[in-house]
Formats: sequence, C-alpha cells, structure tokens
Amino acid sequence: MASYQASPQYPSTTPDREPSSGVALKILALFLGLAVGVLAIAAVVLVQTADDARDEAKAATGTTDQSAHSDAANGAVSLPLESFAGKTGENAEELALAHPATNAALPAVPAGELVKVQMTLKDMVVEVAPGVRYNTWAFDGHGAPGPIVHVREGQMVEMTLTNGGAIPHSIDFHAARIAPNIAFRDVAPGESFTFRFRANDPGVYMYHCGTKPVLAHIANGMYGAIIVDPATPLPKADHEYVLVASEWYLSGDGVSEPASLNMEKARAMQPDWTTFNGYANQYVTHPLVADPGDTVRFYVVAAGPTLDTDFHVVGTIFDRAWVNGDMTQFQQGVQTVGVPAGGGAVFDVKIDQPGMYPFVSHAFAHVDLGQVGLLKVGNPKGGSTH
Ligand SMILES: [Cu+2]
Repeated sequence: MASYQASPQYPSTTPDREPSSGVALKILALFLGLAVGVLAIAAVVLVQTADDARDEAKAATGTTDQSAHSDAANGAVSLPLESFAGKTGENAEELALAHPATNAALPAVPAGELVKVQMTLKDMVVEVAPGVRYNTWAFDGHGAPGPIVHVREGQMVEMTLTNGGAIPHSIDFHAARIAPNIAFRDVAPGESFTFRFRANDPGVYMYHCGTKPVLAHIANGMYGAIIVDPATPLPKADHEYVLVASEWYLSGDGVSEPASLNMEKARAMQPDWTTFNGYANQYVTHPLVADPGDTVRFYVVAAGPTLDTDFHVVGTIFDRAWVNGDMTQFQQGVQTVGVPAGGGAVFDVKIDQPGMYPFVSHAFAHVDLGQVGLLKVGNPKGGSTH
C-alpha cells in the first residue's frame, strides 16, 4: 500500500533563541570582562555560546513533537493517509467485464438555433472500479461524468438544472461568457433553475458544479464535457470519442459499502483511483475501436478536481492536436499534451497498422490508478503492452 510517511510540518519560523544558560553565560562573561578587562576573550566565548545555542535550537526543532494532526477548520491535512488504490471487489475481471463501459462516442449536434439541456442532480451510488462503489452527487441517468453536451458555434444553449439532491448545487459552463453570480448560482434542493448562453467560442470545455467547496462537489462527480464545434468544421474524422479524466478520493475501499469523499486526500492530491469517464480501466476491458487508416478524434477534458492529464497514445503520434482547445490552430506531430485540470484539448490520430493502442495520462502514476484505455485498431492478435 502506498502511503506517505508522517513528516513534520514546516520548521518553525521563530528565530533561534538562546537558552537561559546562554544568558547566564553572557552575564558571567560581562562580569569577567569587567573584572579582568579581557574583553576580547569574552567576545570569543560569546560567539561560541551563540553557535551552541543555535545548534541546540535546531536540534530541538527536529525533535520536538510537531504533530501533523489535522485541523479541519484551516484545511490542514493529517499524514499518512490510508490508500485504497487497487482494492477492488473479488473476481475483478468478471466485474469489469460485466460493467458496461460509458459510451464515449460524441453525440450529434441537435438541430435548430436553440439547444435545450436538462440535467437532474441526484445523490447516487456509482461504481468507479470493479466492485468499488462511491456515493456521488451526480447526474441522473449518467453518473459521473454527466452527459456530453455537443453544440455548434453560434447556437443558444438553454440549461436547466434540477436539484434532486440534499444540498444546494449549481452548474458552471466554461464555454459561457456570462456573469457567474447570476447564471452559476446555487439551486436549492427540489428547485430548478434555467439560464441561457450563446456558444460563441468553439472548443472543448468542462462544466461542473461551482458550489463551495468546489473541491468536494467536483470530487463527488459533478462534472462533464461540452463541445462547441467551430462554424467551419474540423477535418473529417471517422470516430469521435470524448474522454473526461478525473480522480477519486475514497473514505473506504468501497467494496463492503459505498465510499464517500475523503476531503483530506483530496486536499493532499492523493487519489485512490484515476479514471477516464468515471470508471478505472473501463476501455481496457471494453476497448474503443477503429479500422486501420481511420482518423480517430479524441476530445479530452481534465475534470480534476485537481490533477492534470498528460494525454498520449502509445504507438503513434498526434497528427493534429488542438492544444488547450484552441480551435483556431493545431499542432502536428506531437507526442504528449498536457490537459490542465479545468481544461480540454482535441487530438487526431490516424493509425494504419492493426493493433492495440493504449491511451494514457503519461503521468504514469495515473495509469496505475486506472487512467488508461485501449484503442483497438482492426482485429489485432495479442494483447496490449501497457
Ligand atoms: Cu454541487
């Protein structure tokens, strides 16, 4: 089990203090100096005494019980934190096979000028890894991430959030230019709220609950992707997949009973699981598919709540990468692109040779924790290498 060693908090910034014996020695030295008139000798003694005092003070800083007990009120974190990484239910392979993968396919853009989006927030249990259940605040019918919203530049989005949960929630669309205190306001339990924004900025964006503490609301599953197609379409792609990367911080292993959020782990950025589309390794068990020679487009959003995703497809190079979701230009021939928490990017790969091509966050601790999938090109023989 990975865990941090308990470590002392930052060393005290209090200046070194001379112990009382130092003060006594000072007086003694002064007395002696006055008595014998050998001030030079006394000065040498004082310097040595001060050095000793500093050493003592440093030693004391290192050995004093500076306990790292948490103080929830000021956000401090108590280390070590117990990790449940890799703890699945028994027969994990069977459970993974039985768990249907989240549909990553980009849905079509709705017709018309106005796109109505309705989401109902619900307190619900979802599975985040084989046999690992978690108490989310998530979107009814979807879990986490929420539904993929796909519109075209210039369309009006009408968002209605219905709060079917127990506490206030809200929804913040990064694709909108709108006063957040009005549009992204808290919606009380049992209430609905509707606002509109025009999607004038093409890109791939995150949406999420913005209710405080936002760290908790995102960590509990309140996030998703909104894709705004540019008015001038991107080059044709044969497959378009949406991957929302996120991490999970568990209060227990989630096997015997559903886990909830461990806020200390969230603050310490020590996730138990990291995922694409909410479930560890789901596209390893149920790969995304393409035919040789197809152009495959990935829309990647890093939902966090805190960690970035370093997107990379093993065995190929991005033919086009719209970095940071800047749809006005793409980079060519790049290997790995950082997608910041709260950001998005678009990637094209064209793979001619049949095979199993892993897509990962190349920050490889994330792969160990579940942020990896496979793109199956053609009908290859043999398994994957990662
Ligand atoms: Cu919320």
